[in-house]
Amino acid sequence: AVPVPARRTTLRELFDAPGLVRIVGAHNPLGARLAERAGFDGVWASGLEVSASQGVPDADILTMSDLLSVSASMASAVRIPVVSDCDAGYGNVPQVMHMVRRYEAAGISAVTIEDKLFPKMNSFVASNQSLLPVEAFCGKISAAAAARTGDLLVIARIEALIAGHDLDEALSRAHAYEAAGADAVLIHAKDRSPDVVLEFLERWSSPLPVVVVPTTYHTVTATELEDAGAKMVVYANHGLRALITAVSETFSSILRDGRTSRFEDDIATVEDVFELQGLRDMLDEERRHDAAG
Ligand code: SPV
Ligand code: MG
Repeated sequence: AVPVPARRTTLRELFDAPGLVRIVGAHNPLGARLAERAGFDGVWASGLEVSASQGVPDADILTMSDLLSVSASMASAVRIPVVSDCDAGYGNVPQVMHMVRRYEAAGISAVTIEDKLFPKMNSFVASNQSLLPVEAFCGKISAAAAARTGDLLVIARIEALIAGHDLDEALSRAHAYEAAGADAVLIHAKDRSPDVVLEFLERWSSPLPVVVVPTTYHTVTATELEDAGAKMVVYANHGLRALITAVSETFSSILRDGRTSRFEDDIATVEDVFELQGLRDMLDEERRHDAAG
């Protein structure tokens, strides 16, 4: 069965321990279980993945409640921490505080909030990447930190490089967000080269953890990021992209061949599906508790 340790590891525990924390994107409990089974430290409830899985753009089309219900279902399926991509926080201070309380109650380990205007647009789209003024975003971060009551971490995501600003602007925002109470900063970038992120890490002198998302600068290794001082790396959307390719090829092949034999040995067995949905645990519990069963 899917191994379920006695209790959830928190992202705070992983941040307090030595080493790089590696998390991977997912958009449902099955994806979260695949992340856990592969050995990732945590799962990223990706806004891009969840919105794509619902067939809508990553542009604050889904509501906070839509995304919360996906994150909550993922958290209930795994013991590794779930780090939820909470976009721009779905509004201003009151909306952020409500959001943090709801995510914390759902067992989420950390939320990231980005310093873009609401409604946000996915960072890899060229348009609609305006930033919120620093002071206004600091208010949202201090509100998020004040709203949590337990171990939930508030990660402030800096979109300055995405919006075309320079490294000085990104660093000055990072320091402001740290002062406002962020537990970590996420520096996002869309260059093909890791240089700007490596320079950010080089110039970041605070012990506050830095999170990186090497989607476009994918040649950089986890070891290089760790050596440069990153504390967490997010592989944000690779499961979704792999799924799109694999499913598309499989579907085409069925229509082309008129049967499924070509790929039967390459796809997961039905037994593996049973395993991932916890069938064995269900049957064990039934045997233990159901006198009629
Ligand atoms: C997401 O996964 O939704 C992210 C990361 O925010 S990215 O799409 O790479 O901006
Ligand atoms: Mg996102």
